Amino acid sequence: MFKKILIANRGEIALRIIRACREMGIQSVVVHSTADATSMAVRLADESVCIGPASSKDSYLNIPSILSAAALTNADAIHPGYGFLSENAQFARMIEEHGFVFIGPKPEHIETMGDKVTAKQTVKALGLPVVPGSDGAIESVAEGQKFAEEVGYPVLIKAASGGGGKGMKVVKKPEEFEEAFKTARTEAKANFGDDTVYMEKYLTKPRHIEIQIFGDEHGNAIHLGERDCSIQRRHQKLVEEAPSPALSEEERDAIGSLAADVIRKMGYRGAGTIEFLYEDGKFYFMEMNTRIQVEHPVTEMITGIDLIAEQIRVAAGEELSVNKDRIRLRGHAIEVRINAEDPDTFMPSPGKITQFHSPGGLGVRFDSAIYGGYAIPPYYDSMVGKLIVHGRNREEAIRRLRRAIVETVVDGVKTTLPLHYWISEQEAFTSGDYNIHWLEKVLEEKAEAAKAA
Ligand code: MV4
Repeated sequence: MFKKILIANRGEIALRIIRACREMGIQSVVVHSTADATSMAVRLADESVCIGPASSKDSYLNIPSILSAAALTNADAIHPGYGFLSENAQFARMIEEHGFVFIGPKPEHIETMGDKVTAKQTVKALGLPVVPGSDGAIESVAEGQKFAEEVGYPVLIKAASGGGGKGMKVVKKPEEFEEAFKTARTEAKANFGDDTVYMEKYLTKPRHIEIQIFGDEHGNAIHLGERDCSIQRRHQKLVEEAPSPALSEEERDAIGSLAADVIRKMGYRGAGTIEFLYEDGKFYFMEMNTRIQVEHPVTEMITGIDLIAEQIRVAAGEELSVNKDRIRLRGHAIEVRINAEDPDTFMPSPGKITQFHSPGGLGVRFDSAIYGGYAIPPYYDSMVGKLIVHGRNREEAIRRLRRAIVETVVDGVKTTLPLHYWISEQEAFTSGDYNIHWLEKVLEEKAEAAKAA
């Protein structure tokens, strides 16, 4: 087992990894930018190394600095967290080349899943259901128009190197196609340096349901149930829950086992998430994320499994500490992401936190790195914490969510807490009958009503 792990990340996920290391008796080193010198991660890690100035490209994305910090502190392994370099195959390769262990999947799997065309071709060949699509890149307007006529409008043009909502164009009717196709390629080239695009039938009212999977080097491959992440705004997840209110036990077992089989056949190592669109009782593969995700705590709350500890064990060559016959999904968990933003306009609200009180009590977890007097730096994303609640059922979890939101104190900056309380009272949420478009639609209506008032 590793003696020392370097954490190439910041904020709440850095603290989360420090927590797992401490419980496993592993020393932790955290790298930080000059702007994060006063962070709680720096305070709570066993060691810290300043790797550069505030801007991410000179610090948290600076591979030579991170590798030098690992060498200087004699770390055995590097955990990338999420975001930053967590899905950078070159980073994973360079870590291994420099004699450290990358706590994550094999570089070739990161690469395969990073290209949305090869990702889809790979999982389709291994048996996952996919959206009816072009089975590869579309090279010309004529080829695209032919595909669209075959599957019927609306269709979606997607950038192969895109993902997370970037580089997508919906085409509702034939006369719009040529311009949309040309724009999609131009934007893909500009944003990702790669103008490869592919096409899919556009699903108009899907949910976003993702399956947590885990593989180790001993042929074990399991799934840990699903997370429903449909409550999003501009491709930013705001609320995640497990299990999904839309799935039956049978559907969960079927899609979960299928996902586990696919990663077993791939020889996939580590944590991963397979994202599906779910519409009219059918699943369609969307993307595969080869990292631990922000929303991993909801899965931890219903399984009781420490996913970061499992990542570390698997990277050290050990077997998964859970076997698939003993996984029990218990109760219901909901996570809300708390951003330092105006809850109505979503404008960032950096600044100093003048008073902070963390919620607590039975079934309440608050994953955050803020503290009273902490100045939220303006250089990174605005998430200041995740409030996660667990109940024996969804109704109890929702009651607990509202109670925990009310007792959370973050003075000095605006946060999205009031928005989350409002969401928790909406009939579409309490009934579980929402899809990926619900939040944006209802926020538009709310803004219209406010303007009219
Ligand atoms: C889709 C889709 C509808 N039909 N693909 C958005 C980002 C990336 N995960 C893929 N996305 C979508 N792909 C087909 N064929 C709708 C979306 C989508 C979406 C998906 C999940 C969660 C939120 C979303 C918001 C807008 C669009």
